[in-house]
Amino acid sequence: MSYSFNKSKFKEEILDHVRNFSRKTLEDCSLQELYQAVAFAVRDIITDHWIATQRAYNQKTPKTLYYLSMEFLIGRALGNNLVNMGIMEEVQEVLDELNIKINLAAIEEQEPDAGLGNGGLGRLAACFMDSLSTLSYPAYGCGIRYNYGIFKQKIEDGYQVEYPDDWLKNGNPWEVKRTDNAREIKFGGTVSSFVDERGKIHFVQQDYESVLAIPYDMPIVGYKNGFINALRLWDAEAPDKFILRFFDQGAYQKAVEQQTLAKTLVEVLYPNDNHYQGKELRLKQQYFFVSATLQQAIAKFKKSHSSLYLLPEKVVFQMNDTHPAVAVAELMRILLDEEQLEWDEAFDITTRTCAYTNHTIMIEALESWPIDLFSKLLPRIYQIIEEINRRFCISLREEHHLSENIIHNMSIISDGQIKMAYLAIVGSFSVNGVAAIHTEILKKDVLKNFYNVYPQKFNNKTNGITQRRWLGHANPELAALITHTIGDKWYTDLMELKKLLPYAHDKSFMKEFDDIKFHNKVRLAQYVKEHNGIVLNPHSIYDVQVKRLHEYKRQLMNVLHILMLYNEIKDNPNGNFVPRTFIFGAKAAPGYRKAKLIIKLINAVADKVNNDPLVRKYLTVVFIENYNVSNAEIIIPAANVSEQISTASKEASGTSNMKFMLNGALTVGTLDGANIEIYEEVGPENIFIFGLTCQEVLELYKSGNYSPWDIYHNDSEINRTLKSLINGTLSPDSPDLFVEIYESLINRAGDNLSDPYFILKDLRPYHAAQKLVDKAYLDKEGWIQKAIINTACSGKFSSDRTIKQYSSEIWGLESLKMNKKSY
Ligand code: 26W
Repeated sequence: MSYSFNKSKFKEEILDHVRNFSRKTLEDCSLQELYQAVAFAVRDIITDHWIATQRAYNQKTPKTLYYLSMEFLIGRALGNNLVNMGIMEEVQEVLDELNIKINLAAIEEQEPDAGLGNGGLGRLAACFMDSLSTLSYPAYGCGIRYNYGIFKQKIEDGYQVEYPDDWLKNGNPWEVKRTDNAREIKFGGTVSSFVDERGKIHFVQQDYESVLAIPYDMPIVGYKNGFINALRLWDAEAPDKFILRFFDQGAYQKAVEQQTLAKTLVEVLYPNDNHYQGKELRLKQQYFFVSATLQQAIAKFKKSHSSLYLLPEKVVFQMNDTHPAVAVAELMRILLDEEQLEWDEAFDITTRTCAYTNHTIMIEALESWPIDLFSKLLPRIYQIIEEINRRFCISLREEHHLSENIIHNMSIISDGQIKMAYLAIVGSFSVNGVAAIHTEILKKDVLKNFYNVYPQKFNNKTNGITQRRWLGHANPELAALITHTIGDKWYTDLMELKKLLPYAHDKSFMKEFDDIKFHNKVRLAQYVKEHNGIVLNPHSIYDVQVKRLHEYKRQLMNVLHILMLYNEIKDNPNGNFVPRTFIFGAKAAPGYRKAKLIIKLINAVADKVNNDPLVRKYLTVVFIENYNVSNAEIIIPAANVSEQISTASKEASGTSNMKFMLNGALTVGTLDGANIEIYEEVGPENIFIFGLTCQEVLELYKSGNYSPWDIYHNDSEINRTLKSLINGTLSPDSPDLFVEIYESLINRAGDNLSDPYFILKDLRPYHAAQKLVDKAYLDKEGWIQKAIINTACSGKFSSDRTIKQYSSEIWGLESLKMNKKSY
């Protein structure tokens, strides 16, 4: 079932909208107003299908997924919706016929990114939503409608400066407010209990503060199948806006507090990635959207089912990391306190309905809430967690005969803290990692005690990305070439790309493939010219590292390598160097000092390199500010080299690695996360692997046998490179600026190991791998072949594959076949 498109109706809608909402004609409306008009006309088509999908849900009451996530990094919707509806060209034709001399792309640019996420975890949730609709799986994405998404980054004097992301200022044409589905969420107060006439004990929360959760639904359009799921984002409102007028002093005070709570609750996305902070407001956000979602899911379930014992057959809650792990206890609360079930029944239902995905092994990312804070905010939920833990510890002792020491280590509550990962594991029937190696590390290392007790819960689901956005929309020329060559089945079956393999040696295909890469490089050069004022050489190797700035991702190693090249060129001005453009994009958490200093360092090196007449013949360094989904769609298709250089074992999966590969870039990477699976798919000739393996890293940590000091002393080039951090080469006005970075690489500071991410250890092997890149690039045909092979072998990394695996191995969902009757 594809989407019905009626050209003349579409035209009328645009004109009507411009007239009714902007009180203007086409000639004098702004680009923004035009965008709004086009978006509403598209939404109008979507709405009919949305209603039909909803009707099919109601008729068939299929098992439904609730994907609980604090983050959905959706980006822009217009272009993506047009791709999935298959009406991109038709809409451009309408614009042409209306005599609007504007490209659809320019209209698309008017849409602000829905930047409701930090990085990998949030973007994964967005790709999953696209695949769920495309595969016709009944699902809701459930999250928070933040008033401000991830901050806007500007670079001022080489430093990151954050600005608020007021993404809703022009309204959001895609959302529908669903006041009818509002829920009350309770915070604080006390819990009292009473025993009823049958001897059953009841718990009641009193003197609480409450907020109203109001859902806004955004359509997630399936690819040419007429299937629309909802992304349900919860907004907060005060429970009764008129309450202020009616109450006495005490109630007045409370009403004011509730107003404030509602205002602050959904104000802003926490901009930390992989770093837990323990802020009370964050816990409020977590409970807020989880409680709203669960209340609504249970209410919906009860409309068509009489027994809650059927819940696990009809509903599954997937927790995207531990951020929504409070769902385990909230579901227990609803089943016990509102539905009057007994503990054992409630726990059985809960542990067959909840599932948990782990996305990181970084210790500093682990969420553990102080008991004081938690029990004050969520007193009843805390009681329930205590009871879950009490029974869990008894079972470890009596059924699993574990030592008190191990039981203490596994306890959900210990040392004054509630460990959310442990709650998630105990309360779920499935625990999955996001790449094969990551899952192995969870089982054998980080969560091994839990694996020993619950081996059947653990499984792997290697991440994926949606080809509709990351090829279809981001790289339309390559998409067209591929469709022309092997047909369009790849849109819904990415393994079809294997059919490109024979074309890796077809001269005319190679030329077209290479021409397209060149156009994409020119397109990026224009973007950089506009935004940075720097002119790029599109014949140079575009070497790209775009991702959150984090020490474990080792942007610093990339920069040190650039400094090594700088020295090489200075030493040998008549040498033959392969021209390279190093491109960075990265936001640092606003409170992460070291990461921000590394951004400053990248920009200092860029200034040095780009302003040296000798060096700039060969090297250019650019830092693209405000890396986000939209500019990723311009950056990634232009890359020749994809930098995936995390310290082995630290990057759970990575997903930009997959986007680059799909677009024909070659990976320079460590054997970490999904890089390992990319390596398996393309083979050793089509990737540049270097550095320590996971096992070597884990052993080095354990043995403590690492001395960066030795490398610093024995490798004169590395020595010289590090010294340029402190001798004023990069920051003549303040030579001490980068001392902290220098020190952390070679000197132990307090409890901190020196060079904990093994940058110096891997720098030489990295440098050697980069020399192989140069060599490979000089063989122009060989390089194009490798690039084509990368694209051809990227089929495994479609999020459609990932979602099918989740569905058959965890969720037990079935595709909802829509018949004509549902319309
Ligand atoms: C509580 C603070 C906090 C915030 C975000 C802790 C942890 C996170 C995320 C789990 C970090 C994250 O985005 N992890 C990334 O998840 C991707 C999707 O699975 C993986 O591809 C990345 O390797 C992983 O770093």
